[in-house]
Amino acid sequence: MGFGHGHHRPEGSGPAYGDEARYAVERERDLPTTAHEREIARGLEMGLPGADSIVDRTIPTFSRGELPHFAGINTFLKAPYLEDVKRCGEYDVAVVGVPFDGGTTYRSGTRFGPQGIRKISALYGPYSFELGVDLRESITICDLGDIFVIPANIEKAFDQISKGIAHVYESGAFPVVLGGDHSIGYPTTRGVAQHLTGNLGIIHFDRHVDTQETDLDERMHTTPWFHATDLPNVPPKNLVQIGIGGWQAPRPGVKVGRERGTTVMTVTDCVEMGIQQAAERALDVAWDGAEAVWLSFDVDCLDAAFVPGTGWPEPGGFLPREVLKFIQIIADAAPLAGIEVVECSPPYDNAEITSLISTRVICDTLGCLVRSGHLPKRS
Ligand SMILES: [Mn+2]
Repeated sequence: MGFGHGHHRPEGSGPAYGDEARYAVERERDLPTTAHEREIARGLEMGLPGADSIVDRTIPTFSRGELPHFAGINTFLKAPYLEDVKRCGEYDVAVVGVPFDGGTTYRSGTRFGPQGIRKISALYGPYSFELGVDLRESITICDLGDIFVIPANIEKAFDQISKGIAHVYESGAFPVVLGGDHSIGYPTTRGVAQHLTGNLGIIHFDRHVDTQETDLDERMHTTPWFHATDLPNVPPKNLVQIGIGGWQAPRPGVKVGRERGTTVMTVTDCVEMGIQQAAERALDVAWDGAEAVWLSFDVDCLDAAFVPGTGWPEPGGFLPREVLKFIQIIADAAPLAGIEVVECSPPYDNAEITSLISTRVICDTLGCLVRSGHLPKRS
């Protein structure tokens, strides 16, 4: 487990750190630099040593690797682009974009979500101070690019998505899915569930229940969990829906959730019981008898102030620090089957803040999976 569970670390005679700061500062010393050194050597080899006037001889002529953050080709976290998807099992984590917004019922634009998330992810290095993790030193990540979705045909797009995610999951790489609107939650979980003998639980962050059967006469982004929980091994008793509330939860979906027995947790419920207890309850529900658990994160679970770039913004949602703490506890607790971040719509975004929180949720999930020993899987 990570920090924050009542462990008392020995007090030094140094600065008056709080527990978290002490952990972070001390932990960094133990992180290796091996993969970083390899990356630098590779950069010099492939990008030519820097010009004679460059004093820092780790700098190549052509930007290769992490630096500068504003340079380079925009894969997620500058992970290598893997053109041959048959090789994704050689990596611990495989990032895949699902640029589909044919399921949106108000604002569209999430087809540009993968681009937006990749673009701002260039801002991030592989190291998290509080988590005490350096992803570059611990895991390998590839970016598979995007699923070929069919914009005018939801069902064909779903089939493409299920086939793609099933391929990634079966390869052994941890799937990181960049949405896309939330309709993709059905085909992504369908792709994972077909490779399980037991049940798949779902931890679902959202302001909206997304459990009605159809919307506008089709399977839209308001419907993924009706259809997912129709799958034989994705029971509604393992679906926990966190952050639901406001004036946008359609009554037909609420009725379905009540009848099927999904677990709804409102923002107020979570905040009043405390994020730690709320996360423990969510874990209990999702993992109850399940073989694997999928994390489906709709950015609109955050207050509308923090996610202007989304399809159905709703005030009264989580604060970023609340939702990040929630995610960290979930990812520390047990291995996940994969994560999707959906409903990030860059055309409506301001200053890339919605893309940034999308990136942060993914990075914190990976960081906690690493620090708690859930990634890499093959170690
Ligand atoms: Mn939503």
